[in-house]
Amino acid sequence: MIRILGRANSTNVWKPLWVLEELGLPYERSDAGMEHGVVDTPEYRALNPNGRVPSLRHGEVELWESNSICRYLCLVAGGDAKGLYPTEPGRRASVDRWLDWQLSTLSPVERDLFWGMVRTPAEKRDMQAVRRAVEGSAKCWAILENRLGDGRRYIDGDTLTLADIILGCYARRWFGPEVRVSDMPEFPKLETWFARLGERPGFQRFVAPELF
Ligand SMILES: N[C@@H](CCC(=O)N[C@@H](CS)C(=O)NCC(=O)O)C(=O)O
Repeated sequence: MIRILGRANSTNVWKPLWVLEELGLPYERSDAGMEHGVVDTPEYRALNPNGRVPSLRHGEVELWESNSICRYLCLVAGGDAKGLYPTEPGRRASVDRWLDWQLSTLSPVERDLFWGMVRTPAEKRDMQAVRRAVEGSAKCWAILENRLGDGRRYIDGDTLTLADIILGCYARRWFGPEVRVSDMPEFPKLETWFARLGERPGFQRFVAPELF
């Protein structure tokens, strides 16, 4: 049995849960992180020395890093994993590139927007940091807006891939009602793509619920 450890309100936990839903693989999830604790226990640290979520256990396999877990789940599913992880090298590398971009480029500049507006009480908010995060995120979303400008339905072609799932989780934070700051630029093509993701049961079940 595939086991995911991590609280269901974590963006990085949404990713494998949504992938599992798309793949139709059976799994179990147990809470860990923030108010649930667990992540500081010696057992958890042996599994994930970072003390972060998510982690995965599957037979002998123990993993951390959400994007690596998502790739692994696709490999377990086999083939191109219902199109989520294309087998042709150029297409697979193209999908991988967006997963790396989320970690290296989008997340570092986006973090203060989510944390400032969702996880910090209004009176303690650093609005300068929030504004910087809006500007930094907007530069990233503009890259995707441009990518979708050539008429493609999904980030990497005409069907859903891991790139849409991973970036869709962050788009939920940008487009969500919880994170409204003045002067957020509009991205109409991205919004259409985001609405398309909203039709997926995995999005509705794990990503759509209110952020907290
Ligand atoms: N790059 C890691 C980041 C993991 C991470 O920072 N997870 C956050 C939740 S989104 C976390 O563990 N926060 C502390 C906690 O929940 O206790 C990944 O993608 O898995």
